[in-house]
Amino acid sequence: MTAKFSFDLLATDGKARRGVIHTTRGDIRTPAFMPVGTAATVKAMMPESVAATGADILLGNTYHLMLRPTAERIDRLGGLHKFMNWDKPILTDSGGFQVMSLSALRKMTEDGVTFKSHIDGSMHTLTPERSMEIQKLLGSDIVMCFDECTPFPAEEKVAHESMRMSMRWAKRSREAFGDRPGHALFGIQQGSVFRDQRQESAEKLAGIGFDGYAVGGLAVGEGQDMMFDVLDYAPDMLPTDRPRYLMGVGKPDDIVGAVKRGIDMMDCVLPSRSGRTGQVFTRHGVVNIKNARHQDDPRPLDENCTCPACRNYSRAYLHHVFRAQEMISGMLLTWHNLHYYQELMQGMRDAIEVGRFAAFEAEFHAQRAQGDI
Ligand code: PRF
Ligand code: ZN
Repeated sequence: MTAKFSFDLLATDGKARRGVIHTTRGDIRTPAFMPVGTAATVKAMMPESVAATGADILLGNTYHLMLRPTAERIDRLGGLHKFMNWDKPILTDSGGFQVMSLSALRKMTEDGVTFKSHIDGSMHTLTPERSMEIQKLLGSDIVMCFDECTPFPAEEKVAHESMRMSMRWAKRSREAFGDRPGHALFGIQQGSVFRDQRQESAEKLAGIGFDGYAVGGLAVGEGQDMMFDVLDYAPDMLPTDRPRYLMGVGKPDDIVGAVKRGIDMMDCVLPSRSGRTGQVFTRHGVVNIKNARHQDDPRPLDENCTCPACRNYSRAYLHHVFRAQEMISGMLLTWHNLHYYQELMQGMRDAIEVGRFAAFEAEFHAQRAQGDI
């Protein structure tokens, strides 16, 4: 019998890992990139299109869905998968991070956080227990612990207090989650940029015991150099036999650097959000489709890309529909960006399998150095 949720490490190359997470809703090939479907949709994409880009799993948000349309309503309608017509795995974030970034008025105590909705001003409370309840109502396959993402920069003492509260919340999350075969609970490491605090956090989480472990509290303004400094040691502190998830990262070069340092899963709004603002990711770097230099250009965005935007449309067309604010602009550019991210992940998975990650990384950087296209 195979376990209902399990992680197989298939190959390693340096610290980079190639694996597969087995869930009741299908396998997740790692390293994995999870597109963000905040409000029960990956904006501008049909779910079947998201799957066609190569995504094995989506990320959903407790914070947005509890406010609208509410977790109870989604539960009554058969759960988030059915509601949004996505039958592969869904990971949900626990809400605290979004409260801090989106709600203007909020109050944090040991119990949890009380906040004012950014949608209608109504008051709500999130605690570890309530977050676990909401994520269960949604039917999430991978549930995240309720934590505090320590702001950056933070004094050592402040960061320590914050991390220790997140670890108490992790214990409460574990107890409230209970035993739910087929559903996984991930702990979240905090500790800001302090090595001893990252170590303490990792030990506390491993002591509680989780199905996977996230590195939280990064990509919050510290910059890539400092983030990589932390990633040089933080993932190594987590159990090797469980998936490691770096939350909210990142740009393509952040992702390559994170995988190199032993990260298995990531999520970011960048490919989908940029698709709607005209920023396009290609092997040669970022293209801004809004730029007038594209207006007479009959070439595709990327002649080697097999996405619908590149197979069927010119840069001139993509420029035109962006300028005219036509809906197809966000649709095509988001598709291309998500396709690019998934190809990047596939490229890394293939490279790790054959022990060529370093060569892959070198080529990735060399192509981008060629610059403007
Ligand atoms: N905690 C949670 N969600 C997150 C983060 C975190 O630290 C981050 C940090 N980059 C993004 N999303 N729960
Ligand atoms: Zn494309």
